[in-house]
Amino acid sequence: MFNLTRRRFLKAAAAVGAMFGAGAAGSKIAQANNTQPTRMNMRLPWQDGGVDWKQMDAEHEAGVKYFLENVGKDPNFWGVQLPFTMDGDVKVFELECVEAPWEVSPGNVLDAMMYNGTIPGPTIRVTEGEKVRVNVTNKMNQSHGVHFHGVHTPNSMDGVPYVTQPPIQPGTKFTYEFVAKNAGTHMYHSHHNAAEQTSRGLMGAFIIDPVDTTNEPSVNGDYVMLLNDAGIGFALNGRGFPATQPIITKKGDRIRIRYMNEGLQIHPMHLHGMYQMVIAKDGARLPSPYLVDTLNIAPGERYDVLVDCQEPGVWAFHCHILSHAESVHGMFGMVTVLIIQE
Ligand SMILES: [Cu+2]
Repeated sequence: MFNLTRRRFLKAAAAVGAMFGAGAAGSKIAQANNTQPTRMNMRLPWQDGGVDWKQMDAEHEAGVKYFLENVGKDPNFWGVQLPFTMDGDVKVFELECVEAPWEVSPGNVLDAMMYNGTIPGPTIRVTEGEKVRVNVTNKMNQSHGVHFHGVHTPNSMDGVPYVTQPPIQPGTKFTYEFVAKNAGTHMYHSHHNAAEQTSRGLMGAFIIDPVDTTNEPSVNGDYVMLLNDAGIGFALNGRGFPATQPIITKKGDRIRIRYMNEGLQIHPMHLHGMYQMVIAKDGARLPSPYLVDTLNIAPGERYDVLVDCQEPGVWAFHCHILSHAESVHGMFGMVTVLIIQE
């Protein structure tokens, strides 16, 4: 499906920063998106007695056009780091939980729950051994608790209401404090009414860089890809295609992708055209990295992979449970592309 548009993709990739107007394609895809499934309620074409293939093609094309026209327009898509202040030798971070609308895909605005007004919440990134304090203010209409998933904290900082702490009730605050012990790719998310709160957006990356970087791969790009499904629908980093953004690389680049599944379902992430080398699972480096082109990521799991970008082109990159990625109305949900420029 990408052959037809390959030239256009490459042109767009080369001109990142040049702004295109969303125009008519934008409003068409907004209409199409309102009819697209966000959950498993999809009726397949043969169940509806067939489709108008020209209409189907037009809707597929409109989505791809919208994606192209918006390359570079969401500079925060691949994550922003949460700023901190220092209190002595402690890194202090502020998180605020809010309920607010979030546009998952064009025209598809949902009531979401967010840290600091974004999905995912901003990335917390520290170095192994650092002292960390996270002040959480709950401005939502339900109680909350933050679990630092994969991070080895003292038990009292584990973030499970009624097990390790009282719930953070609406209008109140709670402070988490611990030493960042185990380096790796971790997460933070709600652990109170979590099926709703986390999947509606209360989730983010928590990365601990190792002190000893001898074995850290040298890369040209380091990308967090946070997977989600139930609450806000099938989404990569809080957006569903065509509101996702591509990864843009140059031939010869090596990139690192940190997958995190904060949803309620498994998502086998498939990259066309090349292998992904799995170097870490749940933050722990693997003694023997292995190659995959499809990596199944279960809820709660994290995987770090390296991709060597050798073959120029526009490579589809999507969840391979196809009903999470494409419908009769075109691609949606867990779809993006890897662009390798000459
Ligand atoms: Cu999926």
